[in-house]
This record gives sequence, structure tokens and C-alpha cells, in this order.
Amino acid sequence: MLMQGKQGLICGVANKRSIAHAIAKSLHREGAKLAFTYQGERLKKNVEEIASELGSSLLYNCDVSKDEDIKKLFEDVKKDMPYLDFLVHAIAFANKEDLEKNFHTTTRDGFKLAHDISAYSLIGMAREAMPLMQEKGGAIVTLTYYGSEKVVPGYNVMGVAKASLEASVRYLAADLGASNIRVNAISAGPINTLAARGISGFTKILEITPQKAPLRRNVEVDEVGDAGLFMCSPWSRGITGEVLYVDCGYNIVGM
Ligand code: NAD
Ligand code: IMJ
Repeated sequence: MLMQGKQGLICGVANKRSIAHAIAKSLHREGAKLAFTYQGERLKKNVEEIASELGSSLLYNCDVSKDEDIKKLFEDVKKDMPYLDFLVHAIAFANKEDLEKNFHTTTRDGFKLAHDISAYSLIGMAREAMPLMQEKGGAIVTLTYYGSEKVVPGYNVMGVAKASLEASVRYLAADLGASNIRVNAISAGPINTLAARGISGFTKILEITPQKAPLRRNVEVDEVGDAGLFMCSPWSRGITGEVLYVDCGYNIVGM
């Protein structure tokens, strides 16, 4: 019961396959009290069901492209939870066509959208979460991918946005450290979620990864869940501004 008496907010559950769901399951297993955001009424029912399985009825609508949604979210959270121990940010979006065409065709609007949703949202949420974490300290965890540092076919503008997200983790960690708030990222290997399905060649990526990864297999979503738990828990209390790879070692191999 590592997380007994701790409470936090999970952002980015779309369905049962979501990485945010796996992290929420691990946190729940260790006794944490959870609240969830959902992106619009379309996803409310899914998130409601998942929250209820994890003993929670605290749900908030939040589209991170809207400043007013982020502001209202933390005003509402404050009414239900006087204090936040952790915040999980598992949100990314780019136009599908920008993940299919050549990178050099990326439009200004497509670039802005990917960075706004996938990188800026962490900054906006961290700022609003700060007052709720200030007293006892807290942990903020986001999700990133290897395509931020090496070219992965099709990842394109998302790779550039993840590079921005990872740099944001370091700058946020430097600022928020004075309030004993830690900020870290988990770089997960490819997992068959909503954000990965429908990507052309994704099945191929799942086939190729085990040929190179030291553990000779793909990562399981529950392994990312437990790493998320670790980053939210006091066991990682000396770690901030870090990117932790949960990818069966794929990133360490040159060829
Ligand atoms: P997912 O589709 O289950 O989750 C993505 C979430 O982003 C959804 O819940 C969606 O509602 C949310 N979202 C998108 N736009 C939003 C907006 N405007 N406002 C609020 N929420 C919004 O897929 P996932 O794979 O669990 O993705 C979670 C995170 O993990 C993402 O940051 C993704 O980049 C990262 N990641 C995924 C993989 C993978 O292979 N699946 C690997 C490494 C990192
Ligand atoms: C996504 C695109 C191309 C290659 C990819 C991915 N690889 C992996 C992903 C190799 C692992 C999944 N991933 C890490 C993501 O961050 C996905 C983000 C994403 C996915 C979609 C699909 C649907 C859509 N927009 C999206 N925006 C971001 O319309």
C-alpha cells in the first residue's frame, strides 16, 4: 500500500487500453485515491466506467486546447480534493495526415496543433496544479516516445512535439523543484492503444521491435503502469527532470 493516503488526477484515459488507465490501475492497487479527466462528452461514459472500477466518481471534462478548461479543472478539483499528490499527463494529438505524409509537408497549423496539445498542455496543467501541490510537494508524470530523439517513420511532427515536451519536463522540474514538486517523463515503447492503432505500419513496428530490444519482446502496458506508479510514489523522491525508458531496452541499442 505504497500510495495509501495519497490522491491525484489522471488525464488521458480514452478507453481500457489507454496507458493512463494502466497507470491508474497501478496507483489504485497501491491504495491511491484517484480523479479523472475526460476529453468531451464522447469519452465520458468510458472514463466513468473505468473510474468506477477504480473506486472513483470524481470526473472532470477537460479539453487541454482550452485555457479556460484547464483553469476550471483545477478550480473544480480543489473543491473535491484539497490537495494533489500527483498528476498524470498522458495526452497527445496531431493531425492524422501529418503522421502519414512526409514531414516536410507539415503545415504551420498542424505544427501548432501538435505542440499545443502534446507539449504546451503539460505547462498549463503544471502551473494550475502547483498551488494544490505546494504544501507537501507532489509529482507530475507525462508520457513520451523515442521518436523525439531519433527519426521513426511517420512519427513526424509528433517527434518534434515530444522533444519539446521532454525539454519542458526539464524546465518545469527546475522551476517547481523549489516547491518540492517533481516533474518526470516515461518514454514507453510501442503499445497498441487508440493513439497507435490505425497508424500505417504500426503492426510492423510491433513485429520489428522484439528483434532489436534487449528483452526481445514488446513492452506491456502494465509495465508502463508500474513505472508511472514509481514516478508518482515516494520511491522516486530523488528523481526529477528525468526521462525513464520503459521500452525493454530498445533505446540503448545502436544496431
Ligand atoms: P490513448 O489514445 O489511449 O490516449 C491519448 C489521450 O489523449 C486520449 O485519452 C485523448 O482523449 C487525449 N487527448 C487528445 N487530445 C486531447 C485534448 N485536446 N484534450 C484532452 N485530452 C486529449 O493513447 P495512449 O497511447 O495511451 O497515449 C497516452 C500518451 O502516451 C500519449 O502522450 C502518447 O504520446 C504516449 N505514448 C504512447 C505510446 C504508444 O505506443 N501507445 C508510446 C509512447 C508514448
Ligand atoms: C504514431 C504515429 C507514427 C508512428 C508511431 C506512433 N509509433 C508509435 C506511435 C511508432 C509508437 C504512437 N505514439 C507514440 C503516439 O504518441 C501517438 C500519437 C498520436 C496518434 C494519433 C492517431 C490518431 C490521430 N492523431 C494522433 N495524434 C497523435 O488522428
